[in-house]
Amino acid sequence: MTKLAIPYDSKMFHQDFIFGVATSSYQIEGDRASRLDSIWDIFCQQENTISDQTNGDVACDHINRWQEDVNLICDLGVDAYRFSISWPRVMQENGQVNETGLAFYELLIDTLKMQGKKVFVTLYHWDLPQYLENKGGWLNRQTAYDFADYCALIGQRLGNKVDAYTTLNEPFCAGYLGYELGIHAPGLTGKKNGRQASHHLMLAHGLAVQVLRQHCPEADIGIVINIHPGYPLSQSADDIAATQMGGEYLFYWYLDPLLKQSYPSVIEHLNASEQPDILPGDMAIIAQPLDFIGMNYYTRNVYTMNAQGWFEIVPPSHGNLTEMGWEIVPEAMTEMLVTLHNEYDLPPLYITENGAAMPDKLENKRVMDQNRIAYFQSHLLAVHNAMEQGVNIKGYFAWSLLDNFEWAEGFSKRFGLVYVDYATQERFWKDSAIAYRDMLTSRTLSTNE
Ligand code: GCO
Repeated sequence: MTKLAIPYDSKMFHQDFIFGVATSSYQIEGDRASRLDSIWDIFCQQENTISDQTNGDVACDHINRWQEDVNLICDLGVDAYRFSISWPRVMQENGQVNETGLAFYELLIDTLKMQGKKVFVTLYHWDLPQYLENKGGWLNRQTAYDFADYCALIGQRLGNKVDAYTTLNEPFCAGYLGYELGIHAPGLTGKKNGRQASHHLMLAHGLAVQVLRQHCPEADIGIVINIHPGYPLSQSADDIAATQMGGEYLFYWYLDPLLKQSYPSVIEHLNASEQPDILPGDMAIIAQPLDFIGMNYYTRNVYTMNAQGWFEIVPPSHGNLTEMGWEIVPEAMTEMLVTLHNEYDLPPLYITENGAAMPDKLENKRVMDQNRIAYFQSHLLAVHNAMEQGVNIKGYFAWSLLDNFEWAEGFSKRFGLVYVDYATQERFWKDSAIAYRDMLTSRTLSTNE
């Protein structure tokens, strides 16, 4: 049986390596009545979108329980908290700030700073205001400029109080899952839609970096990208080619514009009618210098070539899987980080998300989630191994502080360190939370020696 601990070895992580926890607005906040609708509110109302027919109207009721949640953060002993600002909570349709909404985040940030925590703010974790979707959402180029305007106002107000801003969280999910596969809000489909939405998201990122630099010159500015490293199903030339294609289409589509100022070569496999419209100068706007990139890692993808000569993801049928059906492969995390380091001129990295949904059972106020502890153990080791091979990684955020609304999976999947009883909103420390805290305590002890 796995030990109930995440061993901390001071040689593994340098002294100013940051440990944190992460959440996002729609997944935890609730209190829908106090903000405008987002595309997720409307998506959840449609049939067959969310596996348990739930929504984020209440979620973890964080807007009312934020102080209790800050206490959890403090009791865990983490250095940093990563959360997102809900655009429809802080902005009005006329382009003015919603003062009540912004006051919530100002108080949250001030409280965290008073407790000595570093604050990582995500400006877009997928909850686009519905009034913008009504005008075409991310298919409308204007949305990129609206995003920059919103970021400018937030940047002016929160300024350098925030240690690090990230513009977008996983544009892959917002663009591809939301506008191409239709399994996330707003539920649109088609390659052209997916590619166009993705391009406008990247443009929005570039424009936002420019305004944030003006208003928050001392804060670090970055973006969060996710990658599922790809492996071929067989060693056939076709499967190897499919792996390359899949990686480029799903993930490097978002990384290459940032670091190489271009889309990967898979763009040539698209018909002219499927290619995004790109205006002169867009790629230069997107490729703004970054202080860091946040990497989210959960699992790998296995690819094969289908009869149409396009890539297909082969779902894992056996092996070590999480509740999401995601294969647990920490070595793939190391390999991905080292490959990125070798192939790109990278800014420093943070692991902005890593974690696992497990079949948690609350028994006598306790959740014995050894499986999650093992996941954290092996992935922290994977991060360390990448650092040993020269990758500059400055911190690690566990996903997530709390069980929360897992998008199309509703509340059926639990990723939290802390268990949430949704009927009462009571929070319970899982064994993994205790293990994470104990690791952080032993770190403090070892640095004081
Ligand atoms: C993501 C998001 C999170 C998810 C988490 C688990 O990476 O998809 O940032 O909002 O909840 O990743 O799927």
